[in-house]
Amino acid sequence: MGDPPAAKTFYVTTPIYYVNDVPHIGHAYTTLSADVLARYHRLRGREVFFLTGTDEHGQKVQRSAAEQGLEPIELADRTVERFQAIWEALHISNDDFIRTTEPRHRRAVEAIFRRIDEAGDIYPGEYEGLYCVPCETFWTELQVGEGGCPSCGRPVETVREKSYFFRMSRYEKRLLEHIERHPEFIQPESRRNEILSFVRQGLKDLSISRTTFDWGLPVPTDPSHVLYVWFDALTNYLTAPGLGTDPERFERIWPADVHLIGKDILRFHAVYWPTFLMAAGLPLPRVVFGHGWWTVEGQKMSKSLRNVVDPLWLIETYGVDAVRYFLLREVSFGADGDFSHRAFIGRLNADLANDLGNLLSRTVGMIQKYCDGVVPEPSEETALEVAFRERAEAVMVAQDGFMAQCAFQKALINIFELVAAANKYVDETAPFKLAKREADRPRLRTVLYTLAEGLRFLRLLTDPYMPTTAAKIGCQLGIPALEPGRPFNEVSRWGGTEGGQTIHEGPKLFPRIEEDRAVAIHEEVARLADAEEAPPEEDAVEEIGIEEFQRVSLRTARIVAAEPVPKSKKLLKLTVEVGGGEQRQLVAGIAQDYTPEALVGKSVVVVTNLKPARLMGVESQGMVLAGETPEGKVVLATFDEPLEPGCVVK
Ligand code: ME8
Repeated sequence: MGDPPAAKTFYVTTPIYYVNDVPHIGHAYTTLSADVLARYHRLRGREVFFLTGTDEHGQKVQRSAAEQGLEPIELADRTVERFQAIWEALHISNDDFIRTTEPRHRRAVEAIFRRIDEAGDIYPGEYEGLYCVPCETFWTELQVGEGGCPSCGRPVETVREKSYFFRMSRYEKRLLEHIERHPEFIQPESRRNEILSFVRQGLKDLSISRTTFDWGLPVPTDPSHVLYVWFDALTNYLTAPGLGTDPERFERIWPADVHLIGKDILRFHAVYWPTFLMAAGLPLPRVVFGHGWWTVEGQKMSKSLRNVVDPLWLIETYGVDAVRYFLLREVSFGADGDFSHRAFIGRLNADLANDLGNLLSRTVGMIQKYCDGVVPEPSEETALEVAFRERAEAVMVAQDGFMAQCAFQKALINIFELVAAANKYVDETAPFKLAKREADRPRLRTVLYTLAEGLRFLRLLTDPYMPTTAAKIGCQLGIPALEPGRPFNEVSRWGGTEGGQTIHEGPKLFPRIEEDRAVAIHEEVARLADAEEAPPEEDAVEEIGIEEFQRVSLRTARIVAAEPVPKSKKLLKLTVEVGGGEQRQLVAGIAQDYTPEALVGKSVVVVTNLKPARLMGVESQGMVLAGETPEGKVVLATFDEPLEPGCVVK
């Protein structure tokens, strides 16, 4: 992003979210990334202003409220509470929360409108065009073609009405020049190129008022019009710093250092917004970063699928810092990503529980055991310590560069390479062996000091991403949070603590998610995903033809052996005979309702053409059919009369 002037407040924003939708991980993702930047700069002693909020005007919100029998403001009030509850649970450290229905916002909108009007860039005219209400976007006929709204595919409406226009065409050249001269203005680069080619096709004037509905701010010079919702919404970035209310503060905060947004709203931020600002004679934001799009379990986030990625549910299930870590670690910030619970659990177990969690618990455990719980002072360094220290210092230095590019994933990979290096250092120095010989005591002290200092670095490094975890690391190591007034470059210097502090052994940072619990989570996810789509009546179940049913190969089978799957409470490994002397190995989730002994000899029904799957490392070559009572007890399907293995079931 280039270097901003040091004294200026670091100003970071998220989009203001529409209040007709409920918050989901897409919103959480943008807000979380802004939170990381805000915490990062605060930690380094910079003044920070971090803004998020809600977009409450416009036809979409008005319609949605009407459908629910509510006034728009009632809908907004309800949704705002939900957003705020999620931000609190996610430990979002925003300094302000802007609502476009607040009086201060109206003043800012009036201020920018008048500036643009005075520049001669607003004129009355007649608008005729195609409008997509869900996207609050005008389109040309060429863009719409046969397929409806180019963005969401839904039908567009023809709108013809009197309208005020913004003379956007006048700023085409200046905008192009600005984008060309400031490669950091639109990021990542692929998005910058998209916008460049869009602007090169020519900018038309923009209709910025409407008369067909009234849920919006009035045009200051003509109250019979309401302002186009995007004109209203974008101005929020000026309202909160104080445009129209507090000029001094505004001067200190504006321009924004970075507007973080999803790629869906790039054009509004990288074309409309800078031209509004140019016309108003205000400086442009330094960076607009359009991040990628999340899907869920490989699918577009539909209403029902959103349940399984409800941020509150995720936080409850995995813990807040695991959610924060996963979202920023899983994909590169500019790229699209897929949210999968399997990947989540894998990462949580590998990176957080194993690598980071174990590093802390073994370090603290050894300091407790070998040094009576006091971090020792080091003596001479060997090449191993020098290499580790240099690595830690390099990771600390590298962070600025990553943050300047919003490269959160790269930053986390880099930080966790230090975790891996620390674990390797334990293996190489083998402190448990050093502890056995009195003569190795000084060396042992150096090793444990080095680990404690490495973890102190990790405490600083992880703080923006996982503030609670960082605090726990600090607490277990007996190091205070940042001492007020002590500059970061001092705190972040190797040797910043001399040793001598008492540690406090604590609970594990991240409990592992065991396979059983993972299975339970997957089942819960499947249940939630189905919940909204599940037909309310039985006769509404999707019909299939007999041919489709016949594709499933069902056979009778006899259980010849059964045993528990190690470390699993739910699973049993079964050996079944499926006819013709063939035996199959199956894994079935019936351990809570059947003992292995009770199963041997039973006739059951098995799906024999199911793709093999591995459950807790054991291959399952089919599936046993069973029913479930409302209380969740599993009952195997058997027969009225004994049947030999291998009979067709139909
Ligand atoms: O567009 N993946 O509000 P909005 C990643 N009010 N990010 C996602 C996402 C997904 N699947 N879904 C949503 C608006 N987002 C306007 C903004 S700003 C002046 C006005 C995030 O509620 C992403 O940041 O539709 C996206 O840009 C934003 O939510 C859209 O939120």
